[in-house]
Amino acid sequence: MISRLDRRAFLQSASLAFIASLARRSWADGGAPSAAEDAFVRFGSAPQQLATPLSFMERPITPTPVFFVRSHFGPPALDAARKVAITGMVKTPLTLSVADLKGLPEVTITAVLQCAGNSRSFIEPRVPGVQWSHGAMGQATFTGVRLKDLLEKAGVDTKAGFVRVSGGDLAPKPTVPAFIRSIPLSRAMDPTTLVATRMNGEPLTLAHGAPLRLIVPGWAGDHWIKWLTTVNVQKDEADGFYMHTAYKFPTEVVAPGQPVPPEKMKSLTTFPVKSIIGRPADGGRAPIGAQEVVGVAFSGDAAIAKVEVSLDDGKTWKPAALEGEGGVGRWQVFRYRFEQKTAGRVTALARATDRKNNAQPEKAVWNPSGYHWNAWHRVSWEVA
Ligand SMILES: Nc1nc2c(c(=O)[nH]1)N[C@H]1C(S)=C(S)[C@@H](COP(=O)(O)O)O[C@H]1N2
Ligand SMILES: [Mo]
Repeated sequence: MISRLDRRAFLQSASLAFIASLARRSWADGGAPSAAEDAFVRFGSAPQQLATPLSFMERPITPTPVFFVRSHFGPPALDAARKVAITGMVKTPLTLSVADLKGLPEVTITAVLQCAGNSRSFIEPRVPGVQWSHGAMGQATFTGVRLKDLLEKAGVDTKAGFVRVSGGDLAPKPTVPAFIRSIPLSRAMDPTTLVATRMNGEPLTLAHGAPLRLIVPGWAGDHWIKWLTTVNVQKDEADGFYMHTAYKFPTEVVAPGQPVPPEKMKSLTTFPVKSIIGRPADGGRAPIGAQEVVGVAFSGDAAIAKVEVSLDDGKTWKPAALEGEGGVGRWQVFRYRFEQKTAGRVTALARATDRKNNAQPEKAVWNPSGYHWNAWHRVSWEVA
């Protein structure tokens, strides 16, 4: 069940008390939000699943108060002094708080954070999991230190191959598996992999992982560990439900609805090329005359090369203008303007292509968990 939550409903909800402090804060890009904007889409009764409204998918930066939230078990108590341990196959294990990171080079990266299950509700046939529309993504600036600098300080064993990362949130009962992910050492040492302390220029909020979280630009959100407590350097990939069973994608195309044997599944890494139209809203209205199709486009594999828009159901495509700086795992706003001289229904499609020539497909690849949906986004509105 999906319900829209207005600010009042938010503030009345005790379990969302942490959001209250956010709502009182000024908006990252200035100006008070309208009533319609100041709403999350909430899934069922779980406050840990909050979606960013589609209308924000036309901005370079997603304001923190509407940045989607996805937490398997909910946040642990806020503890500004929580430390991260760099342990396992290292010469000198380290235990570091935010204050202990001060001496290291500070890095700020603008990156898309997208849940692997974003847009899952559009997979046909449908699959279980949080039935996200397109709101399980956002772009923010993240500030922190390179994980590489911490690993080098600790001195990584030459036989190490992975880091097992986990946070301070606990499964609700002992029989529920802990949320643990493994990341190849090569990706952990990538200069864009950060231990972040700030988001959009402010200290991380509890919902987004305060005081420390991992940033893995280009990779699906499940690697971006919140409330980070442990970076355990290991020889092999970690085991457990969240590596073994969850976040896997078939190694070859499978027939929709077909079960896939475990040996034909591999762990997710980067998210594929995608564009989403933020405006006009599907089902909306606009006066005859100038029309504007605006959205965001990104790829976990390369910077965006182009975004095209079609007004004839994919028969012909026109290039949209790209705004802002491009990069791997970073979104750019695209804009396409045209004149609509007659009344009637208009349908726009958008498709992005990245610099490795990966093109957004007409239909997404079906997979058992509905990850990485990235089909052409289609929006219709009434011109009158
Ligand atoms: N410790 C911890 N980190 C976590 C999670 C979690 O449940 N626990 N959820 C992950 C998933 S699946 C996603 S998509 C992102 C969501 O980040 P956000 O809530 O800041 O948007 O956090 C990731 N990091
Ligand atoms: Mo996720």
